[in-house]
Amino acid sequence: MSKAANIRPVTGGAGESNAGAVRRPARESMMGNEAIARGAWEAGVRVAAAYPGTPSTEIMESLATYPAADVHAQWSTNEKVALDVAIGAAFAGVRAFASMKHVGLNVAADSLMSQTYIGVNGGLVIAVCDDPGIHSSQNEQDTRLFGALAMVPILEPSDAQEALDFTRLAFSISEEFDTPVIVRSTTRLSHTRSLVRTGERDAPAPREFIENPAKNVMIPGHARVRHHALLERERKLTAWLADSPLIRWEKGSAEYGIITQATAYTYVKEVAPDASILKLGVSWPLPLEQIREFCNSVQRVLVIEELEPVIENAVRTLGIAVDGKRFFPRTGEFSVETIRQGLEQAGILKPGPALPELAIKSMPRPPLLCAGCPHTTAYLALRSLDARVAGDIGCYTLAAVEPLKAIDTTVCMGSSIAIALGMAKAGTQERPIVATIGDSTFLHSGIPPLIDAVYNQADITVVLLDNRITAMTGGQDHPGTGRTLRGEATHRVDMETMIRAAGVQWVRKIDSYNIASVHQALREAIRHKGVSVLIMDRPCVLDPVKIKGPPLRVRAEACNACQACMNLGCPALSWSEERHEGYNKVKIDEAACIGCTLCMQVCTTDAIGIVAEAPATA
Ligand SMILES: Cc1ncc(C[n+]2csc(CCOP(=O)(O)OP(=O)(O)O)c2C)c(N)n1
Repeated sequence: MSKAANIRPVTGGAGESNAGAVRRPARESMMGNEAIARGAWEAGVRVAAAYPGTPSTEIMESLATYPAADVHAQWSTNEKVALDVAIGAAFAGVRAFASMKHVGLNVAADSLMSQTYIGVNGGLVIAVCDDPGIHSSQNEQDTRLFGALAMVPILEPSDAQEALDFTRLAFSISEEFDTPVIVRSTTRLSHTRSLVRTGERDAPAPREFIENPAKNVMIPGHARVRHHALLERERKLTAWLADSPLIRWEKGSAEYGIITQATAYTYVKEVAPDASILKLGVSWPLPLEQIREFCNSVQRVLVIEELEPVIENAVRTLGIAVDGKRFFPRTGEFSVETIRQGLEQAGILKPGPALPELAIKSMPRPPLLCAGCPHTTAYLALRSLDARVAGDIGCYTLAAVEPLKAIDTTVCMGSSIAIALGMAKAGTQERPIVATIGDSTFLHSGIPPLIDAVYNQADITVVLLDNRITAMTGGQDHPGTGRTLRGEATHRVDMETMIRAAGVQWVRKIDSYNIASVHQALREAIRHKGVSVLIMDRPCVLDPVKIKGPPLRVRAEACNACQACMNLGCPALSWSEERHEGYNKVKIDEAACIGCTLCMQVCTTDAIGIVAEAPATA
């Protein structure tokens, strides 16, 4: 492949000359995720699929803003399905794309680990977004480690321009080297805006389907041969990388050199502008000969990389003395300050003045369910029934902390039901065993464990928290909402029918806002021997059907400050500043209240009423 195929020079920056160009193309402000979507569109992608997950969600949302005639963009039920959809399209000869968060790649890994043996027909690119610092994930895994495991190239953009350019390039690499390619982003890049020069869309003609079972059908006899093809591919890729636009040597001081990549590169440029830098736009395979040459050109070498010492370890295997994680943390997200401190500790920068303390402190905001969140009542009831609760991942995971504090375990998406099954089979728990799971999570990976629980005759209760949306990631549609990514009406999965088809005998749907019936139904569900499923049915308060009724108000003279309503953890409730009869009383923020009436239902003194009906306080 031509070294410059499909990519603009990566040396872009404020001072870049545009001499000779007829007309400078427009620059647009884009988030990293929007730039990845743009890069896929410019590369002529025809089929794209994703399951939402922060920080990757906006990639597919953005791709869906391009014409449907250009690209079929869809939500899939989970990341493996999304990758398989993309794989199918690549088999069928068009450029295909999938996006997911880092833990999503674990779900899709089975497909990736076989597809890497098969290769591609149309280009196949996967955008994976890591979350250093764990802003909104359950772990901090480093996707770069998948590079060596799957032997797939991993491209590492540093800014939104590179996010676009590298995504475009990734399709060319995929087709040229017959491999899936990962474009890796992190929260900081995905969600930061910068100016991006956009281009025109390529329109590569669809390729013929390649009828070649020895390559396309992974059975042991074929896979053994293909494993050798992978090794050969690694060799070719490494040779191509040597002077590709993905590797950039910025000559500077001979005293020390820094090998870096991704957003860490931009911090290094700010803190140590005179350093010699080897910027790696790829983390697998690594251009070891260029790395050796770079190291030989400076007296001392540091590797500055977020999370795992992937590059540092590779440099060590070359027998080169190198520093890295001795000075830069292996956990958390880097910042300009992390880099400055590390370089100071390494004796490369002179200690500078400490950053001034900010005069304004941000208000601590503990994570809370929204005012009127329909998930609240299930956890109130579970707590009062002293259940052992296997939780799952979604907004409702917040019920693990005060004040609801009603979840005992949370592992990863779709785990709750099988974990409850395992607890039940352990035979050690006196308490009722309950799994709680959201609708999107249930469709993602909750159905096989439900079938497993019925099949293995478990005695557990499943609470399906059906708020008809994927709330945690910002309200994406799924097969239970009856709308596609592009907002078209489609078949809506009937949860109850599906659950009954799995063999569950006890299934009931109730209104999450009716506290008495939630308690009653949950007691009955637990009493049932076998698998019981209680469907909690209320839309998310952030869904368009937002306001249930008029806001509520407290009659201070009737409130005895018993705290019953406070145990809901509703952010619309707080203590009044003025005291009545020696007590601070509860007050309701009418702007935040959605009129769900939960506090009114639990109030022990009838002190809470609807504003319109509460003349005493008017
Ligand atoms: C494998 C994986 N993919 C995606 C995510 C991101 N994520 C966390 S919870 C969730 C779904 C939440 O929706 P739902 O189960 O309906 O619960 P809700 O937030 O609506 O209460 C998603 C997509 C994740 N944590 N892990």
